[in-house]
Amino acid sequence: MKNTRISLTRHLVEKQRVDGHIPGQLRLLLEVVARACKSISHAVNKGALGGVLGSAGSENVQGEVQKKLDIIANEVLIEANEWGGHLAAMASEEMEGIYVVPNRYPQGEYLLLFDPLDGSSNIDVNVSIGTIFSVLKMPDDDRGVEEQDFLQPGRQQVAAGYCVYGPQTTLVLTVGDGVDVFTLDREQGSFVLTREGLRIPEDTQEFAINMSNMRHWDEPVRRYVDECLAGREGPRGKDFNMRWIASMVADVHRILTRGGIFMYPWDKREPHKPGKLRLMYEANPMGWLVEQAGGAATNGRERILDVQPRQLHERVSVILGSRNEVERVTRYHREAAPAA
Ligand code: P6P
Repeated sequence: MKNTRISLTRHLVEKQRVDGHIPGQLRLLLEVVARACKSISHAVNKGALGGVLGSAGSENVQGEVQKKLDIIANEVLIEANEWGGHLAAMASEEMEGIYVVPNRYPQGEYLLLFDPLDGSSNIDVNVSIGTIFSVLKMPDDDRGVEEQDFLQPGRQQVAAGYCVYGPQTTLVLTVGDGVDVFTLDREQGSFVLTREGLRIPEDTQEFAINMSNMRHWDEPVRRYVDECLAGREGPRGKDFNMRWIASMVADVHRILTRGGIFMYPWDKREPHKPGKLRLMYEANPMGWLVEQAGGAATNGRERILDVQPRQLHERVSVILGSRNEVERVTRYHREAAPAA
């Protein structure tokens, strides 16, 4: 049967040519990122056969032990994107400072941020992991690119997406006009459009949180989860299910696909940190994707995309997913601390 599905390339060309929605340089950037994700998927799928499992014997800027695949994925994204002329610089969870495009290559007008391989603790046990990316525009000025150029709130993003390396390799992307899903056709060697205009159900009966941290949570999160656990006999009048994959990409992909609420809130274990997840290359891209699919994303008090970053690797509390549930948890936070 003739393959009637359209490729990522054609989808992006049509957004550029037909809708005029994205400039050529942004289309090029997104195609290069997709090709890099294809290479990462290939390395991930090799597993033990490729000698890529296990620790790299080093730590990243977050103080986390780096897996060999963390470093491989980071290098793949850097090498794929540095020569194309569409980027001024890159920033990664795996690198302390920004990576300015070397002078031997032309500099472009975009900034690319990424978590090259999110969910690394799942690599060695064959559970889904993924790449998360966010695209910003360089501020208009004639000086060289600096770290402060990256410190833009998430509402400034011009593109965001992730690639989940699971039973399928799936790229999920927004350029501000909805969320589209592309599945890697390994026979063709290209991503093909498999879902257009993804929408998250406004209500859900499924929550995602690491329950082992319950004793450390703040009262609003405790209240929300207790009500879910009380089920149909409790104030919610319905039973809830729980999922926690410990891979944000996999949990968010499930929520984008069938609804749900994902929470990684502030907790008492490290009270000086606002949360565990990183604002610039985890919460912002995921928050924008969720909003573009009709969901919501807050830090418990304000819209994640309105948070003004102060540091490249700053962390944030994350509550995202089905709009009505996120609004409930956010309301509980405001009721508990109206002044905050
Ligand atoms: P925990 C993976 O390390 C990650 O950054 C996210 O992908 C995931 O949601 C979270 O941390 C899991 O954290 O504390 O449950 O292991």
